[in-house]
Amino acid sequence: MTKALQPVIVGAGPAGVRAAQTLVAHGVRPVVIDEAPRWGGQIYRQPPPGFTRSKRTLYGFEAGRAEALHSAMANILDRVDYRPETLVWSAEGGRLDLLCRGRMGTLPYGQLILATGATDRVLPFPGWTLPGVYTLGAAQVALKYQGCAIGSRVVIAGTGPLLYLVAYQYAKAGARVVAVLDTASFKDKALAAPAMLRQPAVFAKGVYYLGWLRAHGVPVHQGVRLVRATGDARVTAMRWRAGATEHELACDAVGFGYALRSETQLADLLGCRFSYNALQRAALPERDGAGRSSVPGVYLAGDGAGIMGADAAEWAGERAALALLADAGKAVDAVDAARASELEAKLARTAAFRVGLERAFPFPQDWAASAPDELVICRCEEITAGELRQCVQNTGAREMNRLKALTRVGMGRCQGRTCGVAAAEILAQACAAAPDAVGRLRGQAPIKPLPFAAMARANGEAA
Ligand SMILES: Cc1cc2nc3c(=O)[nH]c(=O)nc-3n(C[C@H](O)[C@@H](O)[C@H](O)COP(=O)(O)OP(=O)(O)OC[C@H]3O[C@@H](n4cnc5c(N)ncnc54)[C@H](O)[C@@H]3O)c2cc1C
Repeated sequence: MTKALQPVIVGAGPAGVRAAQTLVAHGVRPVVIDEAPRWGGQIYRQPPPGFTRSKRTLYGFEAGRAEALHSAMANILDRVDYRPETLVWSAEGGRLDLLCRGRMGTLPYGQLILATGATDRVLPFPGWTLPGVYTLGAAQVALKYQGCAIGSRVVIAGTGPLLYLVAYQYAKAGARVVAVLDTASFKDKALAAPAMLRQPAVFAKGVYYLGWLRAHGVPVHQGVRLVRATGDARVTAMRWRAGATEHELACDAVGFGYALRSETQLADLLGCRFSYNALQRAALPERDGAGRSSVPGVYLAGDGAGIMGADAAEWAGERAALALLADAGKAVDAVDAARASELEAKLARTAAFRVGLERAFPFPQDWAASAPDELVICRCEEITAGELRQCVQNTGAREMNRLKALTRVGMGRCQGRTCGVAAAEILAQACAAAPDAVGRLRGQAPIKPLPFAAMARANGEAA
């Protein structure tokens, strides 16, 4: 084993696990950090020990891939410094700040692979703060990790590939899916079909989920708009619109989301250069085809640097590890070089497929214009769309960090991870600017909430 080289990988999902496996195969012992209790990431999240649902039940078509990824990590555990339940809450050149089971710590690094994945892209609608309303990702985590549903009569709403998958998983698990409300239209999907056929197996799965839902009597409405969730103590109905006609569905839970957004805060804190990606409607850290960021020694892999899906995350993790090894002067032979080219070609093919996916489930361009003034955008600080618009009108603010300073949007516990996308859309609409012109919220530590007790203990220990 090489002692001098001990890269750190943040994230033990598909990207992080394949990166670790590649480093181990080259005689390097990496540190692998993940805030989750078990490896697998979002798609292959493992339930707590003792839960008995089979991989087939948990992961469906992906059971084989889940098994392969889980055992890949299990097989290298003795050659990895694996740190589960450890959050990286801040980073600066050469150092990570950690929180592990209530205790603070720091970890120096020479080389770092960020494989931090994604979370839901949230576009609020009136009533979204009612108990019983979840993001699609959270609805799926409840099922995968805890084996429970968010409700028994569930509306699945928004758009994106997870929409039909989560609806299918809920219906299979025995919940009644009252309806799928997709803001993307059938026409969007028909136009995107040729590009999506670049990955026929993935395309076929999407068609299967839709067909299965229809065959099992789950109403699927496309090209709709969400009007409001209603209820007092908990959501009891969902109102939505098709054309000019409003409809109401009784339900006890709603899962909603509009595709995913990359978790880019650590790359931001480390000073990686970002640029705007029009397809994903987001500023993303720049990476070359091998996963090198603009900061030497920092590599980016998987959904955390741009949404590409789980298979691409595995390839990107492996590719980034090969790049790291080459840059660190570890001999990379002709077999590695050929593999690197193969991985880059696979990633390029997936990028072409993603164009189709984004077209099939487009961002609802009219969302900001139709958001009512009283809609809560930032639930931590209770800032409404109207307050943001008022601020733009009164102060001429045209940039996200200025808007944050003036209104406190994105200044609460989520640090803009939940509300940032929506706030930027409202700002762009209010000052008639393109979405890329209003900038992005700068990353701020702590990137996720920290318990006061841990900070107090750390201060006590330092005193
Ligand atoms: C909730 C959710 C459910 C999803 N379900 C599916 C699905 O069923 N099917 C599908 O095709 N796609 C799904 N996706 C998309 C999914 O993210 C995949 O594309 C894939 O998991 C990406 O792999 P990854 O390794 O890039 O990231 P992930 O699998 O997201 O792994 C990232 C890992 O990094 C860890 N992490 C992140 N930040 C930190 C930090 N600061 N400190 C410590 N650890 C950190 C996380 O705990 C996580 O384990 C889902 C996405 C989400 C958000």
